[in-house]
Amino acid sequence: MRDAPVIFIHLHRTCSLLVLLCLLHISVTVIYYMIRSELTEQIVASEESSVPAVSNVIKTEQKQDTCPDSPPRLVGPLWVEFSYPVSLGLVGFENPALQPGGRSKPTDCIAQQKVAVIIPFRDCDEPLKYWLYYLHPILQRQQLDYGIYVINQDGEDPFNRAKLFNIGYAEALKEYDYDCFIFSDVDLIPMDDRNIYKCYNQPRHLSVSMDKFGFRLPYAQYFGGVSSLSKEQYLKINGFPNNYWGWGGEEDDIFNRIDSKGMSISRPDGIIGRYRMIHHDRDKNNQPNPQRFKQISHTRQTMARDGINSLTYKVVKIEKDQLFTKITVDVGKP
Ligand code: UD2
Ligand code: MN
Repeated sequence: MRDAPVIFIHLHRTCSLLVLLCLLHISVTVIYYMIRSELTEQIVASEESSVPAVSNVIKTEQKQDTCPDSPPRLVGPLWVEFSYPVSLGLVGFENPALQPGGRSKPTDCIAQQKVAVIIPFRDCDEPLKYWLYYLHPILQRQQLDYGIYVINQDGEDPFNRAKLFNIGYAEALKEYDYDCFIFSDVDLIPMDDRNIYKCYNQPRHLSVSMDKFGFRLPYAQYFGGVSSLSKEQYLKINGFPNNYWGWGGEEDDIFNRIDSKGMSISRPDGIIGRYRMIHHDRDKNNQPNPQRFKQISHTRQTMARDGINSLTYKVVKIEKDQLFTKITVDVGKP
């Protein structure tokens, strides 16, 4: 009987030891599973964080693709009218993605061309609002990497449309590596967004079918209104003439330059190339140039020394609006 408590104590110790061992085992197991689950979570988390990284890579690769020849968001024929007023505020509101200077480029692909749109300008604020209102959405749908340059002739001397185009070419290139140039009157609005504002294998005449001329080409060599030339095509003809002061003749001189260098004119068809012109009276400082017939008969002799290689002007002011860059210039006198 004396041994009973001893056995009991012994048993008790053994049980305690067992309980302790059990507890230790449980703790170790719990700790093991805790660490394991933590590790698993970390692995899952790191796998999860690697998912967006992978899709980012895919996205970046997608961004590298060049935009297609036929931009997918084009709608075709457009309703164009000038009976209600538009404001620059409205244009800004409707084109929130524009960058200062009226710049834009596609976000989902690399634009095929970098396009500078050059507009010769003086005292034409109302037509300019319509132009921006209609053209910004079109140019964005056409997936172009573009900027708008309004070249404003300072002073009251006769207007010089072609020289303003040359200045626009030179000034735009100071800002960005453009490879295509659109030369557009401020008052011409395309009626079909399939008329793409880019450059082609040959110099392009875009405004082939204007309401002003009963939606027909006035004559086969006509190159007025809206045209496009790649940098290479423009340099091949030494740019445009600088000495056509007043209305008319400069567009025929440009045609002669293109023709004399063995290039032809590319055009859209008469449906896609439809345009509306915002009605206006001729400005008092843009009277017909009386020299024009004599001048265009000598293009082939004068073009090598009169053009982008002989261009002189002074920049008076550069203004960066959200919708366009306005460059006021002193073009000199006749
Ligand atoms: C026609 C041609 C134009 C050009 C011109 C002869 C059409 C549609 N257009 O224009 O491409 O060949 O004849 O030089 O046939 N401008 C101003 N402020 C002025 C004057 C002119 O901003 O005070 C700019 C403006 O961009 C205007 C462009 O020069 O759209 C041509 O002048 P216009 O529209 O007064 O003459 P228009 O329509 O006869
Ligand atoms: Mn006009």
